[in-house]
Order: sequence, then C-alpha cells, then structure tokens
Amino acid sequence: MPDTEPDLATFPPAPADGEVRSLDALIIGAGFAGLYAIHLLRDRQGLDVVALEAASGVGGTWYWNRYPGARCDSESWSYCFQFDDDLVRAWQWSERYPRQPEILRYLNHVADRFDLRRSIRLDTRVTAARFDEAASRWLVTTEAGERYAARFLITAVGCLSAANIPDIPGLEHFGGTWVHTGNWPEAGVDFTGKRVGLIGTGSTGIQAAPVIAAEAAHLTVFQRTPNYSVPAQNHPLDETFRNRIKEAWPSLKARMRSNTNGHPYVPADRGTFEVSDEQRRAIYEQAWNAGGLSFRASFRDMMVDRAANDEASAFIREKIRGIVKDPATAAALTAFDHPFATKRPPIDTEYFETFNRDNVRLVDIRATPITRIVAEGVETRAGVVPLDIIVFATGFDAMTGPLLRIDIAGRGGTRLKDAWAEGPRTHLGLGVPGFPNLFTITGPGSPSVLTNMPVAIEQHVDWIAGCIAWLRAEGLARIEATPDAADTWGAHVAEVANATLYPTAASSWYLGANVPGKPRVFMPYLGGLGRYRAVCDTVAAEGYRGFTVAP
Ligand code: N01
Repeated sequence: MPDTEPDLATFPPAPADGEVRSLDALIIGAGFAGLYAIHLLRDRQGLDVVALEAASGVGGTWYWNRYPGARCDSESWSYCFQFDDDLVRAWQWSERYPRQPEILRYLNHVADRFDLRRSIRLDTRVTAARFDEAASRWLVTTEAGERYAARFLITAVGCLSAANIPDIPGLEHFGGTWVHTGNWPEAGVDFTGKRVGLIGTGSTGIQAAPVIAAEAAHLTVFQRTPNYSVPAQNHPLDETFRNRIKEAWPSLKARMRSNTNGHPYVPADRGTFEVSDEQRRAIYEQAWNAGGLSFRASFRDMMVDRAANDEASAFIREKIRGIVKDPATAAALTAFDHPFATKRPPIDTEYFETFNRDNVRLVDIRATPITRIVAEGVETRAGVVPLDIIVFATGFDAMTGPLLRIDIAGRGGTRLKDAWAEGPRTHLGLGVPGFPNLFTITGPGSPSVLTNMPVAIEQHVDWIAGCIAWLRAEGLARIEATPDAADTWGAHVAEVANATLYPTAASSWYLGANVPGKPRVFMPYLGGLGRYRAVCDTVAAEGYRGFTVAP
C-alpha cells in the first residue's frame, strides 16, 4: 500500500447514533505527538485508544502548512522520531532541511510502519470535552456529534495550529482569492501570471516569498515588523553524510535529549566580548556561512546581554544591506525594533535576494498602514495595491489557541478559557489545575516551541505514558495538578524568561502579543530541555509531586 493512501477499512468505526464510545484514552490530533501517543499507549500498554484528527490525513502542522517554500528549520535527520533506532536507520532524508511533502511522507510512513491508522479517525474535529466527576472520565464530542468517554484526555493539538487571520476591514469584499498559509488548500494555489500580496514576514512569509516571487507576475510583501533572518544554506544530503549520522546516532541522540534546545548543535561557551573584534566577526561569518538556527548559539550571552545581542544584530543588518540593492528597501528591511532572535528567528533561502527582483516590492506598513481591503486589493495610506491573491502569513494564536478553540470544561464545569483568562496556568505545561486526567503535550509552560519539536514531544509523551502506567499500577483513577504547583511553576517560567532578552520583543507570539486581547504571558519555558527533562523525571520519581491523585 503506498504510504499516503490509508486503508479505510481499518479505521476505527464512528460510535453509532446516540452511542458513547468508551475508551481508556482519547488523543486529539494525529501529528508527531498524536502518532507517538497512540504507539506508546496502545502498543506498549495495551490501552483502548482513539485519536481524533480534524484533517483528512495524518501529519498535524505538516498536513496543513503546504504553502510554497514550506520546509523545516531543523536539520532533517534531527527533526524526526528517535524512539526507534530501526525507524531512524530506515528513513533517508534527501535534504538538510526537508520540504513539507517529505516530512508528510515520513509521518505517513510512521503511521503505516506502526500500524497506527486503525486508531485514528480523520475528518473528525473535537469541539467540546467535559469532565464527568462522578465517573472520573472525559466526555468528548465532535463537530459531527460523535460522543466518546475516556479516562484520559491527551491534547496533541500542536502549538501553532490555530490560524491567526487578522481582522482587516473589507476582506469579505476582496474580488480575488485569499488564503492563510496554515490552512493551505490541498490542490495548491496557482500564482502564474497573478499579482500576489503577502502579508507577514515571520518564518512562514520569509520561506514563501522567494518561491511565490518566482512563479507570480508580481509580489508585494507587506511588512509590519522587520525581521532578522540567517541563510539556511540548504543542500542535498549524500550517502556518506547520512552514513556518518547513522554511525554517530547514539551520541547525537544523547546530545539532543540533554541539550538546552533539543537540537544537535552545541551552543558555544564563549562570551561576545571575550574575543577580539576580528575573532568575533570571523565567528559570525562562519555561523552565517554554516547557516541555520545555530547562528544564535555562536555566543553564550547573545540572548541575555543586550550589548552582545546588538553586535550580532549589527552583523546581520550589514549582511542584509550587502544583499539588497535598493537602499530604501534595505533600510526598511533592517529597521529592527527588537533584539535578534527574541522573536523566533527565521532562516531563509534567498529571501533578501528576492527584493532585487523586478517583480517584487516591499511595502512598509509601519510607514503606510493598511487601512482596509477593497475589491481590487489592499488599501494602504498610500493608495490601493491591486492584487489577484492575498496570502496571509500572519501566524497563529500560538500555544493556547489550539486548546481554547475546543470548549473544555473541567471540575465544577469550569471552562479552560475562564481558568486561563489571565494567561495559561499549568504544572510543567503538562497538567492544569481543575482539569483532572487532562494531559497537554507541549503545552504552555513547557520548552516546546523553543526546541527541536519532535524531541520535546517525545519527552512529553514518554512522561505522560509513564504517568498513566503508574496510575494504573497503583489502582488510581485520577491525577490533577495542584494550584500551588502551577503557580510555582508559572512563577519559575516567568523568572527564567525575565532573565533573558526574550520578553523585550513587544510583538512576539511567545508572549501572545500577536493576537489582539490575548493576555501577555511569556508562554514557553526557557530553562532548557535537558533541565526540564530532569525536573519532570524528579516529579515522577517523587510520586508525581505537585499533583493530587485519587482512587
Ligand atoms: O507567523 P509569525 P509564522 N497586519 O507570527 C505579521 C513556526 N514555523 O507563520 O511581527 C500585518 O512568526 C506579523 O507582523 P508582526 C515558527 O516557530 C516553523 O511566520 O506581528 N501583518 C509577522 O510578520 C514560527 O515562528 C517552521 O508585526 C501582520 C507575521 O505576520 C511560527 O511557525 C516554518 C498582522 C506573522 O509571523 C510562526 O511563523 C515556518 C496584521 N494584522 C514557521 N498580523 C519550521 O521550520 C500578523 N502580521 C518548522
């Protein structure tokens, strides 16, 4: 069977009309997190498990984000499951940074290899979940009205899956086509001969712009916040390299698991001002030429010392000015308002070079704000930009959005959206006070988006599976994070963040600042994945300290 075509006959059946299907665990989502959770809970513990997935295929973020240029910013061979050495040996990555179709093929391969599809219901969006206190179980309903009851509810909904479509007046009057990169149509979008407007210059917009520009008649990039980017320096991987990785796999794997960020590179242990100006420049040059996310790890103080960060920032500004030929465009692209990497830094393939093309124009919407969308295109204070297609690369209601778009009610009927009205409150990003037996994979308060995600996901799923196994062995039916533990953890997450430059980026989605009205809380945990793993292991070893349990 080709690995993209599921065998429909093996799908778990929908509950019959009016029936409530009883399960040990219900998983929401079938991306990296959901797939691994099925494998651990079903195949290693023998639980009755179903994963409900809104999409028509597995893959999570890699199912939806099919926009042109979509590829991973982690090295391919590190951005994968690590729990099974045979899987690692079997899969051949073709490029340093895999394109979206390759990652989606990989996740389909995993689904087939571990026979996961028979536990996944596709095209099934979970709309609500309510904790039934008397029976200590979650009652879950879907958009189509299917009903499930499960002892454990595991959200594998991703951190960046709730699309943020800005509320720009007049969108409904637009005469052309508009799309959001995070909900890209499966059939693709044909840009040939079209005038395209791209709104947003985050990682997504920066990946998409060069590819759209090469296909479209004209591309207008609407930039609100100038963004740093370092070249990806992507290239095909050859057999020799792949073999070297496989030979070194045990040590690489150990490093990724204990590293601060789950990546295979080792952050440098030198201060920016401990080297001469010439040495510093040579180090930046080397990092620029090596490419990728590791640029920010070239000095240990880049993210904690403003003067150190300013040095890196000045280097990047100079590089961009050296690439972009039009001085006014170069100035607009480099008018940075935040320290480097305090917003997730993109990596690119010829993003800045794209502005040297005749068919590309940058519109600085800080200088000439968008006023509305009209039938012909986007209107700014400087006039109407005529467009056939608008691409929103405007990001996501990150981390909390995917959870809060489900109507989740815990003990006493308390709604998660009310419990989190002032910002997310979790113990370790794994458990929420008032919401027993709910496990949030890579939830707010965990390292998640600051790491190489599959490594963080595996750590969470391992911990959750270990916790469920322990509860069952102890004859316990319930576990719940205590308010004290969540408050202590939340204070620690904030304290660690405040010791860095990260919270100074005013428009960062790490802070929820990209979504109007969202509470400003620095959501991911910056203490490092290795340290976080140790904390989680200690909590488990001490009988799940910070959680209450009940028979
Ligand atoms: O979203 P973003 P993204 N009017 O929020 C602008 C991951 N990712 O989809 O900065 C005009 O970063 C907004 O402007 P501003 C990665 O973690 C991973 O690009 O708010 N503009 C910004 O320029 C990444 O960080 C990979 O002023 C508006 C842009 O839209 C995360 O996904 C690949 C606007 C949004 O940038 C999100 O990236 C790609 C408005 N009303 C992405 N609203 C991998 O490698 C927003 N913007 C795995």
